[in-house]
Amino acid sequence: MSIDLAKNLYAKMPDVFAKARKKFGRGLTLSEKVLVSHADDFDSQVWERGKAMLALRPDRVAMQDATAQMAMLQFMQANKAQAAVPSTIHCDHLIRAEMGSEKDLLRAVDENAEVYNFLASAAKKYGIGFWKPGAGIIHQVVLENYAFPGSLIIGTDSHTPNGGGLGGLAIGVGGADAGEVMAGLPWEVLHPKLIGIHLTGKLSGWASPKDVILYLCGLLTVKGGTNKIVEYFGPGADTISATGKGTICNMGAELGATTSVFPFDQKMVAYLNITDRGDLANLAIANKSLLVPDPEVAQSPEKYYDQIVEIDLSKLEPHVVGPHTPDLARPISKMAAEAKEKGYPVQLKAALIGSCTNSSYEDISRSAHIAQQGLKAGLKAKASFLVSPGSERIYNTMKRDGFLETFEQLGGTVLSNSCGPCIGQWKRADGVKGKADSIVSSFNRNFPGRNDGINETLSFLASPEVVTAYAITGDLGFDPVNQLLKGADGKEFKFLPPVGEELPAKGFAKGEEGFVAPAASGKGLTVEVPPTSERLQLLQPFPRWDGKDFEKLPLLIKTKGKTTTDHISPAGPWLKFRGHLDRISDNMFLGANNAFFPEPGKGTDVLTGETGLTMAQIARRYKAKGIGSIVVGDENYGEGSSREHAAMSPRFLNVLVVITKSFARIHETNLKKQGILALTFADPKDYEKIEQQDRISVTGLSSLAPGKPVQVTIHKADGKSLTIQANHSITEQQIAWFKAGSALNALN
Ligand code: MIC
Ligand code: SF4
Repeated sequence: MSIDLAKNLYAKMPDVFAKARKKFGRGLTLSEKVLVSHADDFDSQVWERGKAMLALRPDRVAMQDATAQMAMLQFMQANKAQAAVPSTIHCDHLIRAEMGSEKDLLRAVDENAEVYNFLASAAKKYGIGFWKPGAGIIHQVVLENYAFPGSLIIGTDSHTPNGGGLGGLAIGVGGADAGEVMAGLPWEVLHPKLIGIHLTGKLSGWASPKDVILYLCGLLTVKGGTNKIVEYFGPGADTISATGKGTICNMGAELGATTSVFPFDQKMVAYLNITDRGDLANLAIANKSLLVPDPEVAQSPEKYYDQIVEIDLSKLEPHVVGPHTPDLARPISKMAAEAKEKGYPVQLKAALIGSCTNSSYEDISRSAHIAQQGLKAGLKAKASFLVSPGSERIYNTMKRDGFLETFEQLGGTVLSNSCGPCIGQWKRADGVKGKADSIVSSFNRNFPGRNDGINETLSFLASPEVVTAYAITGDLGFDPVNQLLKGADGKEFKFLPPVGEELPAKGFAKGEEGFVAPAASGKGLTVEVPPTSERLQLLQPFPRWDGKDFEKLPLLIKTKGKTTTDHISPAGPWLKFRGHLDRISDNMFLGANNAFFPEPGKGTDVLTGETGLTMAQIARRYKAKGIGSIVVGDENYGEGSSREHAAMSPRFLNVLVVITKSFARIHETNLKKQGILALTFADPKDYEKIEQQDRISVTGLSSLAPGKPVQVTIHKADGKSLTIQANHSITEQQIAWFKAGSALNALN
């Protein structure tokens, strides 16, 4: 990375901070420092938390292969010669985990050739860095190479906030946002509120950075962070390694937070130095006061943060969360009793460590320490034990320092440096559909079907060291931290608390870094999209709004309970169609619970009465008849990933309106970008009034205005009707997107 980016940013910070202090009449938090220094125009910007839309200029864009396809297809529609900001593509999501690192990678290169060629050729042409398959998982590679204190990075992946471990704001977005920023437009986001997490004490024993965020997930829930930045501060923050901070920020996505961030400190200096960025470390040291909150913030944090949480790290116990949601948390000492009480299957079928969230040197060395203790007692992993390293550096360093061998001796398999089982690209040998089994991982998501494609699987999350201990005992009904277990000789022993190194004493070992620089000029270069491809399809603009109100739309689905983007647009086997909107749309709502059908993903064609059809089948029928439809959703609708397919497929299949009790941030924006009307019930109880046979009208659309509720009329099957109100957060600019049919149409 060029250090000039940081130099220029730091050079302009003092002036804009002075203006901001004057305007706000107080000192600045770290989040505010990053926001104001990236404002498109500080003076004309309205700064009102929770209300104003911010127009920001990110320093860079990162994309991963599964979302980059749509991001690039959309960017290409803007007809620009080059990406306007430094950008990279990372090939990590499409590698299936089955046979171990080498074979899996070879197969991926073969079976994804079309997609990789498309991405590589587009990257080359448009001035975008390309990280080849096997180079590593986007967030780990960004942390090792691109994130820096004070930076603003956007990434087409919800766990982009991992970069907060190096003191910048790194934010997950949909591909349309990335495409627009690469096309030279500012990036818009609702001015987030701030949650301050005051850290005191120091982690010790089994407690790890992961436990900070698992604990917070339980406390704040999956929607507690929506449209908020989580800013950590206090003396405890300085005691956590930069990679540990990365873990905490990464999984802030599970709170629904816009992002999370830690102030610049010595741990970041150490990480920058060991990742060959000593010059950047020195520059940041020289500018330290710009990269931490103003001193008065720590003195009276309640004046600066909208909400404050206190955590004494010295008292934190290791936690386990799950199944099915990351906010079902408890200390590990309570897990066994709860498993018994709730009837969770206690035999652990698989234990998985690593991923973008938890494969730092610290994580791996602490886990290896637990594995060594197991081996010493003559034990092997009882559960299938899989390791997903985050990057080439991590993998090679693990190998050099003997950790790989330790894990393999324990019976583990080291997979390629990619997402693999974390995104359902895992062929779980012993999994049986319809059967509830338990698995545990150090990943960040545990929605039904997420890892092995089996909805019944109960997936729990914990720190990598705890997961390694569980791998050895293979038993959720047993507390590996506090209880005695039996060695091969029958003698009882207790695991000693894990000990590891934050950073490798010998530095990182490097393998093939896997970076391909773009061409100096893209002129004359072509982007490879085979016309007959099953996996890639150039986009056709969505139709413009015809100026008419939406009258008597049939209800496509009323989702019940948790509706994450994994429910709306499942990954796993569908990942391969991420570049082909028509093909992938067949997966629409396959994981969602329909209030009017007993089986997920299915429902009734209310025009013909035929039932048991998939949502895509029903929507395609309506579309063929020229009819649009409406989707009704529950709380925190669209929680989870950034995949805009969860918005594009409904749009492609003629869903015109989505009305919910509440939305998750990235998905709400994705819907608006694609031209879908995203509404929320003014009275959440109105959700109950929607029935399968209703026809729903949304009227007054020609006078759609920011802050003005919209009228929704529910026409009942018996001829009666009732009118309710719906709210929205649509801005002037977003009204233009709606009218144009999509944000992209509005651009052209
Ligand atoms: C995820 O963790 O859910 C993913 C897969 O990385 C997604 C992106 C995607 O669906 O491609 C995310 O987090 O945004
Ligand atoms: Fe990949 Fe999982 Fe990280 Fe998403 S959360 S980027 S799927 S490793």
